[in-house]
Amino acid sequence: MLEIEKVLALADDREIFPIIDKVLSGERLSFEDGVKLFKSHDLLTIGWLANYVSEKKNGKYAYFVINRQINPTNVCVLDCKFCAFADMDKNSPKAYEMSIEQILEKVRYAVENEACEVHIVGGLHPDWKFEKYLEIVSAIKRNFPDLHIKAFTAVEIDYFSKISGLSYEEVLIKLKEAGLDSLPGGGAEIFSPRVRQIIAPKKIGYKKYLQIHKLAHKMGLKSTTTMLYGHVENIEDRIDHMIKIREAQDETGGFTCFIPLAYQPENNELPVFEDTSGIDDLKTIAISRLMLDNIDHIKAYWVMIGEKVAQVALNFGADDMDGTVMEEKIAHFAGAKSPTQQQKERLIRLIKEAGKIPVQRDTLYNPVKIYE
Ligand code: V47
Repeated sequence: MLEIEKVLALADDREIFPIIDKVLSGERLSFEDGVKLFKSHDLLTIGWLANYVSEKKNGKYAYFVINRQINPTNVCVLDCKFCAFADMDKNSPKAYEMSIEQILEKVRYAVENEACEVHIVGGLHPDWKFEKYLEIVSAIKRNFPDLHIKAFTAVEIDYFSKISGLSYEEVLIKLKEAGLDSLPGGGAEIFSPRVRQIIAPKKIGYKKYLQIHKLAHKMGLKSTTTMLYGHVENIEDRIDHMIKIREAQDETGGFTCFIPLAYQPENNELPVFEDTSGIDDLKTIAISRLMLDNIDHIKAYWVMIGEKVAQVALNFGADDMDGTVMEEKIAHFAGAKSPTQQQKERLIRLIKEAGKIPVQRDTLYNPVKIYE
């Protein structure tokens, strides 16, 4: 049976038939197609299509990484309404600052436990100089030269430029010299200026976010990219966000992965008190896979959607589960119900039970070990 006959036999929403045709013939989806997919209730067909695209790109492989997250401080000059992690007041009981020694201790534990990546992001501290952030990177590199340092979102790069008086390029050159290997994708939130004004009024806009990522790509640094969904945005905002990322990727090809981040509703200032539903999580992952035809990997971030939905998502367009994480703070301050870390064995089991082949990877998706 031809693929098209198979999927048409399964599909029950006639509205998306032309989109099925487009996906199977490898044609790029438009803004209108993306919106139509979000409006459709035919989740199984959308998921089938996304899995079809995913397996064309990555076969039956589903990836995970042994990594550790480190958040050196939660003191932050921004005041993002969705954020329960950061604290504006450095004297508040919740505020913390790690010393270089404390950071190195966490990295040492990670390396002893097989980690090949540290993922470092944190608040924009009002008193820390750019040199402090450089020292974090160079101290880690000096002590653990083989470890991949994925650190500092575009929002932090912009802040470093402001506090140091250096250009974005100069900031990135210095970080690279100190040992930075790639950039994480946080800070993208939702690109729509209307929504950003509500949820993150002091944060850089999408133009600077994409400018910094594209510059990093041109300087030889890969990065990931994200979308925070499930708060006050609408589906048009989500599709617009994906298309802007797709256009940037057409220019540079430097994004390794797209990560939809499900909004966690507790302990923050947004008057949105419900978390996302399983259907919305799966649909968002599947539609990301279908819209972002030029990004190789879609991550089902188990921390924010939970292990069970993340596992199912491996059949709805996702091919990556992030990793062991070891110490998660940002989502858990906001009420995430998932564990704060994962054992490698559990990730392998979740992937195998989804009918995929687990691949332990490095940050840039080179296989470390395949669990056939
Ligand atoms: O930028 C903050 C988000 C991001 C909440 O690059 C929230 O591989 C949900 O970007 N509900 C940081 N999300 C985490 C992040 C990330 C995670 C895993 C892998 C990668 C990667 C990146 O978390 C922030 C913001 O968008 N966030 N508060 C919240 N209440």
